[in-house]
Amino acid sequence: MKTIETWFYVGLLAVILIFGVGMYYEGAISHASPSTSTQSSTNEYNITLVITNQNYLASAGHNQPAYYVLENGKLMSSAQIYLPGDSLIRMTIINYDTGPGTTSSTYSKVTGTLNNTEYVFNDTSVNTTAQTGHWISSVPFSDLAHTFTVPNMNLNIMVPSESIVVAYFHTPASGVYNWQCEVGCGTGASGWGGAMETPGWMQGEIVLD
Ligand SMILES: [Cu+2]
Repeated sequence: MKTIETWFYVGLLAVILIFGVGMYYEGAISHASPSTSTQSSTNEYNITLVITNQNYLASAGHNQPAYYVLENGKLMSSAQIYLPGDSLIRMTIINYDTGPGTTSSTYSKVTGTLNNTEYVFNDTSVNTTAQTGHWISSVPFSDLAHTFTVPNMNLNIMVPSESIVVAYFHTPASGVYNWQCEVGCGTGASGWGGAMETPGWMQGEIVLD
């Protein structure tokens, strides 16, 4: 009886050890998967922007698209976007709006980001004949909805229709920088009215601190 009991506990211990170590390895392996390049690391600052359309802009008398900052689960104004200076930023843009849209040749490529590329989640809206893989360096106008552009940081993130993109960039030490969407998505013949000229909609400031 004593022997059986002893072997029972030895067996139980063995099971705990094997499962414990197994789970540890599984965890280690999943952290080393190829998608780590878009996963958070400790020394980067994460910010998520959300673009919705059909927001009523009273001054324009029209429904307009707008950028929001997602902060602790709340949608906040994008008129002032606060970021740490001299830091690696991982910016996610969730876009519910559609294109197509055009921009000038100056902003027709992704710039100022890691390798001048951005990552498209699940290849949402990517024209797979023009782009291969998940990291892209430009978006064809047929798929383009907006940009998130900070000219004085040489930053140009292109936002395809109904997509989620992630871009990494490094901020300057300090200062206030204007951001602007460079796709004429507002009101008027040029599309540069309404949201395009209203802080917190398709333009605003990046405040580094
Ligand atoms: Cu726009």
